[in-house]
Amino acid sequence: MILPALTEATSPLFRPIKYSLFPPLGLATLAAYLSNDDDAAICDEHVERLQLDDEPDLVVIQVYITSARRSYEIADHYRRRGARVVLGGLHVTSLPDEAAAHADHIFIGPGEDTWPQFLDDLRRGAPLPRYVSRERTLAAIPPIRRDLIKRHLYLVPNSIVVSRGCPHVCDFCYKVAFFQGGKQFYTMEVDRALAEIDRLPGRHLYFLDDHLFGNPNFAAALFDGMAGMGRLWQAAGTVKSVLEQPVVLEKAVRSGLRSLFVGFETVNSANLQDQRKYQNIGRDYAQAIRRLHDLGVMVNGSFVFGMDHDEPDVFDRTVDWAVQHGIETSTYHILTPYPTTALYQRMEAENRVLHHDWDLFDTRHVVFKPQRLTARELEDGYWRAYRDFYRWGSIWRGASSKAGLRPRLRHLAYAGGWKKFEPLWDLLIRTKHVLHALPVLETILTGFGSRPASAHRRGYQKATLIGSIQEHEPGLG
Ligand code: B12
Ligand code: SF4
Repeated sequence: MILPALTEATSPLFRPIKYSLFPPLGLATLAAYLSNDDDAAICDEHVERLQLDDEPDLVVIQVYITSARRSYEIADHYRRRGARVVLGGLHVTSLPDEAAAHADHIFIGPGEDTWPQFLDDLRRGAPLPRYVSRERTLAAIPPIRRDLIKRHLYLVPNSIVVSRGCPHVCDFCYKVAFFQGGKQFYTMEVDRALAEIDRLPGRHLYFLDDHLFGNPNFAAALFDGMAGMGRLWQAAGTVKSVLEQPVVLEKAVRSGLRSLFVGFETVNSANLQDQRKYQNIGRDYAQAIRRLHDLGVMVNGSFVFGMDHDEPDVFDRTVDWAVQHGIETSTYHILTPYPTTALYQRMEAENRVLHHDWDLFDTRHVVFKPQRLTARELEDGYWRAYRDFYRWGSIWRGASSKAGLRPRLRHLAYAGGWKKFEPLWDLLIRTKHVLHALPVLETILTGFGSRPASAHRRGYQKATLIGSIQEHEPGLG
């Protein structure tokens, strides 16, 4: 089972930490459906060299858009050697006919229904060329084969997903197309999710769900169940969930939430309407950040450049805004019309997609004709935004927006840690010692032993919350 390297991750000179963060959870999920006497191995080309001289019966490849070229190369190679090759994942779902030319069987959509069906068909000797997911449930999902994950090669071996999809419909997101033909958003049963969490060693977790807070009842029950586990965790959520679900958010913090990835996407509200990002329209972003900071949760803000209302000043405005509001880390993207998304269809209809070189659909290159910017301005502005946000001067300025020494130190250590020590990350990755940095990450997430500093002062955190944080987080307080 192979996760081929994304094109942007293959530089022989430099290994960014981003590609050694998470193990291939999708493949480990599929491996759980194999039978006990199947002999399986997972290879993640981001962190290890792929041996191409073996002779497996079945080769399973997960294809992303910027790993498509490499995936097809590997697929063709193994087919020449007589192996049966199956392809699935986001890009196969977007462009099944392209993928089918390199595979014996392809899978469209999530694999929990089609993959076990294929394994049955294969054992009966009658597998189909194409499987399309229709039945969307995580009710009977077997425990993920974490024994196949080489934990020491990742900074965050404890990644987990307890849902699939998302309840929203943003134009630029792959998800509507990926989940077409069935439910768009569904969760595990709470007890199963808690059991999966319980199986994870150590303290730190990273939920990779598109929107962990998407079903508030599920989220509340999950966080209640996690409250006594002594975990420390990170996840993604929306501005809307931060503002409209204060009780769920407090439960999340009580169970160990310390950093949240939030899709702000743009500081131009007119863009939100265009992209059907309705859940962000009219929301007070600053209040969402304050609320998270008051609860001791760091914010990773995600922003997309190049939407139709963006003009050349958008980069400086976005960075200034983020720094001024004390956002700890920012992730920037150049708007990218992924095939089959609503955005792609709109851009194609307007004749604005520049080419179909999938390698460049990595959100770092301009692959469409922007409206109020030139492609050059957009690409330069994107890189400048990263440089400006992660200058020491900006990091200091962001940190000094915090009340108290520990939150400031935490901001400095977290923001600086990701972007200012890249040669050190490179060394740790090459020497296969990256997991040794996890205790440092945990220390920073706990705020060097601090507790949510200004929550009490601002008055919307209940005394019980602080009480239970002290109870469950020995390092806090
Ligand atoms: C982890 C992750 C990464 C890792 C990927 C490596 C890894 N170790 O997995 C890293 C950090 C490298 C990464 C990078 C990027 N990512 Co990313 N990432 C994710 C994330 C958060 C989790 C993936 C995951 O583990 N999912 C859980 C497992 C269970 O699901 P799964 O992997 O999809 O597998 C299921 C199905 O796809 C299917 N399946 C998959 N393969 C196969 C094969 C077969 C044979 C079968 C039967 C089924 C099957 O079955 C599995 C079980 O249901 C997703 C969001 C998400 N929640 O999925 C975004 C996501 C995939 N990333 C996204 C983006 C935008 C990016 C970046 C472009 C960001 C950037 N600017 O750098 C880059 C480049 C990606 C690219 N070029 O396409 C987008 C997708 C973009 C797209 N192609 O449409 C997503 C969906 C986030 C989002 N909501 O926008 N990412
Ligand atoms: S909220 Fe995020 S995951 Fe959900 S549709 Fe929008 S971009 Fe996609």
